[in-house]
Amino acid sequence: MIAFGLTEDQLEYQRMARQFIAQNVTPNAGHWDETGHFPKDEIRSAWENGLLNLCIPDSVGGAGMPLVDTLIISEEISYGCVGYSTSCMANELALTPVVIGADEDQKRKFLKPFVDEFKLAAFCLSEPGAGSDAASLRTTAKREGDEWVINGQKQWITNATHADFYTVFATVDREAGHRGITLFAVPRNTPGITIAPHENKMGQRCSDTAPISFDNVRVPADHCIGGPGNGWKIAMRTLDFSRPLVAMSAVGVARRALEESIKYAKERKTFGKPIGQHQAIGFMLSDMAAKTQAARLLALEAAWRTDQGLPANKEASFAKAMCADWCMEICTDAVQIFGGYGYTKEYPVEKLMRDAKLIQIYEGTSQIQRVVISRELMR
Ligand code: COS
Repeated sequence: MIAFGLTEDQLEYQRMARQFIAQNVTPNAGHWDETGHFPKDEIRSAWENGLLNLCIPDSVGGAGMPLVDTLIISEEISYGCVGYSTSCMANELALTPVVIGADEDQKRKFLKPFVDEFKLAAFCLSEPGAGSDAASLRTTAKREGDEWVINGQKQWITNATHADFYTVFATVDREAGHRGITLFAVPRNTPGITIAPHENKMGQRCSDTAPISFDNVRVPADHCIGGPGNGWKIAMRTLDFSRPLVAMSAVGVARRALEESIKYAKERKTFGKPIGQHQAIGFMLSDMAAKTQAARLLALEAAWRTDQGLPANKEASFAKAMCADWCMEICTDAVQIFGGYGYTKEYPVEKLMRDAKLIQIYEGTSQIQRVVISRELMR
């Protein structure tokens, strides 16, 4: 059966998230972008309002929210500011490997604290020399008695500076390739962790992206999640979960660009009429609207398949690739519709365009998504 309507509960989450974002995020997004301010207090407010850590299962007191519902919230948050949304989604990305790979004791130990108090988390997979080719990571973990000792460097880590908890992928056997990769839960206060200054980014400037080094970082044996050698599959399954979420964040940005453009196209007049009544602009708006809706449907289908327990690897990559690419096109067109004004900070669309670019890069570039899709097609 195909149904396109939202349930009463979903409409309520959507309404609540929309209201929260309109009050706490949208009015501040320009200032955060300008100053690079990390909006920790507003992220805490999202946690207080039940908009954070939606993947934590109800067995440990979490929301245990279906992915479709999480996406509905993600669109609203990203409409206000996708840099802010990235910081919120980084918690989902970092905690999902624990949800997927941990036993019940570990879930209680590592996830319950996120239910009880406001905390941030970071997912540490990428390295200076291992981004798209994530399996070539070089961070090592060595067993010494009852402990694991982690050494290496991670790069492009969202929430790095502010996180209380890291999920770290390291190899216990470099010769074994991806079969040596193992997942570890690492609390922030463990000695040996150094966080470098955060990156000065083109867009999504209020999100915190920084390198981390691990120098003889020791964690107890029970901080190894899913067992040695099982980290790669946990990472890949995590990305299957997070890519629809990132795709929907692109929909939020695209919808914002579309709405700003429609508003402007009604106000701005040339040749005696609003520019939206010129076919050149009207057709651009039409394409932007159609792409936004197509993107939304792709993202929701990938999430729905995940919720049903159906294979969603290919669909998650359809969604991530197309939503990110369309979002970039839509934001570029929005700047074009605003003309010279669109290129200034007087209007929000130049920020949307800078922010959109990162969605084509992080959590698997648009090219990597096509690698995943083409491999599936040729299987
Ligand atoms: N779920 C479960 N297992 C998966 C999987 C998935 N979605 N995707 C791949 N695997 C498994 C494969 O089945 C294979 O298992 P076996 O060894 O048992 O046969 C194994 O993983 C290796 O697969 P593959 O050979 O395809 O791995 P590659 O190293 O060629 O890389 C891609 C595959 C490109 C998909 C992977 O490197 C990738 O996703 N890269 C991008 C990483 C990324 O998104 N980085 C951003 C940082 S996170 S913010």
